[in-house]
Amino acid sequence: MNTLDTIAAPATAVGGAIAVIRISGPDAVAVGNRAWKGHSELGRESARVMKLGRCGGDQVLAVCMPGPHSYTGEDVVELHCHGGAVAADQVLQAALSAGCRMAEPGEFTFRAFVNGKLDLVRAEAVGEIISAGSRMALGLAERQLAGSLSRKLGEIRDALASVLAECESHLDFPDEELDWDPDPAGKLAAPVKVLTELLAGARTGALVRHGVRVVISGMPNAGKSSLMNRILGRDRAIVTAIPGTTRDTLEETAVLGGIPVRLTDTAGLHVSEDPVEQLGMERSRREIAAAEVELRVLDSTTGELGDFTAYDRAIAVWNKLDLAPDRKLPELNCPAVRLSAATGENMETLEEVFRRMVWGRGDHTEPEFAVSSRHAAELKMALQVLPEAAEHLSGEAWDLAAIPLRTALEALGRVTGEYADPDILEKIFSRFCIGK
Ligand SMILES: Nc1nc2c(ncn2[C@@H]2O[C@H](COP(=O)(O)OP(=O)(O)O)[C@@H](O)[C@H]2O)c(=O)[nH]1
Ligand SMILES: [Mg+2]
Repeated sequence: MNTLDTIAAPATAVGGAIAVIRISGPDAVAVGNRAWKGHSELGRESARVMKLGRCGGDQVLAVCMPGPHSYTGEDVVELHCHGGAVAADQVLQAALSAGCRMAEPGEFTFRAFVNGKLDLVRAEAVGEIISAGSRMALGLAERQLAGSLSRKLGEIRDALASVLAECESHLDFPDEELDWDPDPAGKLAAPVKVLTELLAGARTGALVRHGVRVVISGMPNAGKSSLMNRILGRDRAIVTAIPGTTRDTLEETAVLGGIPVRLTDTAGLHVSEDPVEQLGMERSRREIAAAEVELRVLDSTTGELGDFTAYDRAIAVWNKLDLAPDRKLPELNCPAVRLSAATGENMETLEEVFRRMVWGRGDHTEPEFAVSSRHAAELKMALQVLPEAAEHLSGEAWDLAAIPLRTALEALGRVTGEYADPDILEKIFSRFCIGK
């Protein structure tokens, strides 16, 4: 992406009460003044002050944010006009004909990155704030934008860079008695520890960002669709007393026990001659195999297990507690909950059991930060080469130690964007929406 010209795009979604057209680049102020007319011109003198004026026939508020103190780091002008596709487009067209081009998706944030306002990890967080589907994902993205992860990565980088500097001075001044570190290999212990901790958070990151895959399975009429609707808090799946109502799988995103989930309701598992039901069951089995957690719905009124055998990803949900509150049920070798999908009784127990299954044993609090799969791939590479560096440092083979240290620093640099591969940048920023 070219970063020398001036760009414009709507920053708000169609359909709101107001629309904001954002202009950024070296000519932003001139373009703004050509497209918009008020009592006085936009400029540095009136930085960050809202001024009422006109753009064509429309009343438009304008504000000028001179660089470097703007989101992109460049001169920025924002025009706030009446919402609606036509009104906003008219103002955008006025800006474009005043001498700028339409921005690509994510181009404002890309410029913020290029101008050093954000590192790549924080820029990625901007995209994640917009796409966050749960409070937990939003919290994670907000903390990442504030720099929590960048600071951790900075600690690792500083530690590795100082060891590398030590190697380089040994090579540059081999015969001099400088103030050498007695144990340079020992200095790698801290970065190894932090890298290991960050990588341990990758699973949490994936769970929070993409949601846990949860499948609801069981025999016909056990109450699978009722449970789906109860978790969603609305009537999404059709519930009837007729077995075989759900023939296809239904997928929805939801939050269970505070954890984002991708929830799938499935066709009931039983012996059937109906070819449509058979296809549905085949899908159910595929979903069960792919899920991270299976909620196996069982009917308390019959106490039957069908083909269910307990295993480590399953939670047995004995449903219809309201109809059979005192029934003795078979013992199972997996977590089990008795509840009523119809009345909602004991749903909080299911939430608790689910939370424990996802986070593992022990108290789990929301993660302070969690690396993404892109970060994890690079951090793994950095971690892998450090034992080799430590070995060469212990053997005082400074030139050989420097090679893995540089490899690790480059991997970290690709995470924060210091060593930015244009293809990777393109991929990251093109996922953003227009105007961000
Ligand atoms: N009394 C009672 N009825 C339930 C409960 N859960 C489901 N049902 C009823 O059981 C029948 C089958 O429910 P449904 O959710 O369609 O089951 P599915 O075939 O497993 O999807 C419907 O008539 C529901 O109203 C429950 O907790 N209590
Ligand atoms: Mg159903």
